[in-house]
Amino acid sequence: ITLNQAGFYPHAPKIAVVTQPVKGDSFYITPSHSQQIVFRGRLGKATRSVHSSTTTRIADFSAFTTPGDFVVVVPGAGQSPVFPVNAGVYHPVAVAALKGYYYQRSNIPLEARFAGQWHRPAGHPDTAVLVHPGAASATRPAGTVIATPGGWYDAGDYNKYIVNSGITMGTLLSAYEDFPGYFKQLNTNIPESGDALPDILNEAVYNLQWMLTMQDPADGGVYNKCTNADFDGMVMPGVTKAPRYVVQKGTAATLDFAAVTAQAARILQPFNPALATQCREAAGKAWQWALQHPALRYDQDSLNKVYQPAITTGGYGDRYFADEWLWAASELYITTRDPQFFSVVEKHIGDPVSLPSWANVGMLGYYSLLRAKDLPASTATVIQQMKERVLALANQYVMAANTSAFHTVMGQSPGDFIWGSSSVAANQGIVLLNAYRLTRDRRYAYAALGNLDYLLGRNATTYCFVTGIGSKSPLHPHHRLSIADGITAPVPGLLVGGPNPGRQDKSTYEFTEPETAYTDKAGAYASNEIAINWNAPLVYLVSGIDALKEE
Ligand code: G3I
Ligand code: 9MR
Repeated sequence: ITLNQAGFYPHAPKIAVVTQPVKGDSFYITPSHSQQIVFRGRLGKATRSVHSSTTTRIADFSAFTTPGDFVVVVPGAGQSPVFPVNAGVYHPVAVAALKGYYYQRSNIPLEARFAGQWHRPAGHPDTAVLVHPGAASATRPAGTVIATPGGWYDAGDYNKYIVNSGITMGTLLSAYEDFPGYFKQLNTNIPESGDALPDILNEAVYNLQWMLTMQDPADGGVYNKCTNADFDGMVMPGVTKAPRYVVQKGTAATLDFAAVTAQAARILQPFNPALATQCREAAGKAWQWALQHPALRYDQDSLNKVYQPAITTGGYGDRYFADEWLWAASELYITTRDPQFFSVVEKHIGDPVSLPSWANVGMLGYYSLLRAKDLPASTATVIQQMKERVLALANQYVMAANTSAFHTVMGQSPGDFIWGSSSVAANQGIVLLNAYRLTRDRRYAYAALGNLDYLLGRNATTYCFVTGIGSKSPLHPHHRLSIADGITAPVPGLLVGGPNPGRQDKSTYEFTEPETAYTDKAGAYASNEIAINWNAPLVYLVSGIDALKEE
């Protein structure tokens, strides 16, 4: 019997899912420490999942609104984990998910007063990084030493990738722009806590400062990543002293950088005008570079045939740039109000738009334009089209949610179960929260909450996919820090990739069907790694839901 292990708000929908056959039709709820029955309900009809051989029965106890700690009991099938019902259940999840970024910081020591038992020395300083031969330019020949310190480690590995930082930063900055009041009070106990900036911005600025160092001041182009030639072993960061490189500049990295710095410029203006100005200028220079290189791919395999050493770390080698153009143009337009940028948005308004991922960022531009205030009337038609597209996608999600085996939007399509499928669920939640904010129609908010339920336990694996949260969460993520630190508990607040029938890591999986192809093994990087671009939509989703709970 599986459910959201973090618990439920008193006045929101509440569902548990029975994943084994039962004869009867009834279920009941008792407090965790007594046998007294406080609620009785009927199970829904048996539903065969389309993505695994699981058959489910739904126990809907939305009508139960009493605060406390409880279990759902299904005679003949046992009981659920203990879960709380109260208005504060998601606040710790929101704090943990944002705090997850602090633990990914590369170049500062993590002190015990902030990091608890996960305190550790600084990792890679990245103060002397080599320009890779494939990135050589007139002003920076191969082997030039540059400094590109700071920023978050991408994932379970110790490299720092601009493309993936792009969607991550865009999502976190958008969370702030959509829910500024919520984030003003969200304290994650990081070194900067208590200063003038909300902690979500303190955390984002830490990575932003690194991103700014990845731009070549000579031409405005942005290197794809700062990386080892090969992935480090399962050691603490900074233990190996392998050379670090910046590699070829690319259009995706440069436009993502332009989008992030443009968005950061307007957000930081009231807090730090000097940094805001630096960001605005950096965005403009990146845009100029992109105009000169409108479709330059970072093609690692091809580069490796020509340049030494070969680079075998993550590629993030996007090859379609229309969506990056749209996103960067949107952010630059909102920040500068220069119509040249809006004309690029218009040029791309006919492009297909899909759920955001590291390679697919167009919808981030939609979100920002839909939120922007005081735009001229001339933009209205284009923005109306964006609104219709977001609502159309949300409607498609909502329509099928209550017929699927787990009553979640996540998993309506087998294509949802890809590498990083947890981020699919979280990003669907963002689409739905945007639809809610545009309409105030609760069906969207409840469907978003259903995907949070999925991430926190209501899924075919019965895992809560966030480390340190709930009663059954990953203990062995593919996360070098968690593996090498000698501490039993993994670093908390990190969202693992989730079910991925591709199983590219070749580990042994106990279950292999789309929605169950997850294993809590350290070697299983295709389903059990963590990544900054997966945590960001979790931060958005759980914080957005918590911010909107009074509604
Ligand atoms: O997009 C296609 C989809 O259309 C198709 O249906 C599906 C079928 O397998 O494949 C999808 O592509 C997959 C893609 O992820 C989806 O985002 C690719 O097969 C899969 O190989 C690709 O995996 C990426 C992985 O790196 C390998 O390159 C992940 O997106 C990406 O998150 C992951 O990122 C790594 C970095 O390289 C290194 N750092 C860790 C990080 C997280 O694992
Ligand atoms: O640890 C790496 C992880 O961060 C990446 O997502 C993954 C895919 O690029 O690769 C992992 O590294 C593995 C490498 O690709 C193959 N040899 C084993 C490495 C991990 O143990």
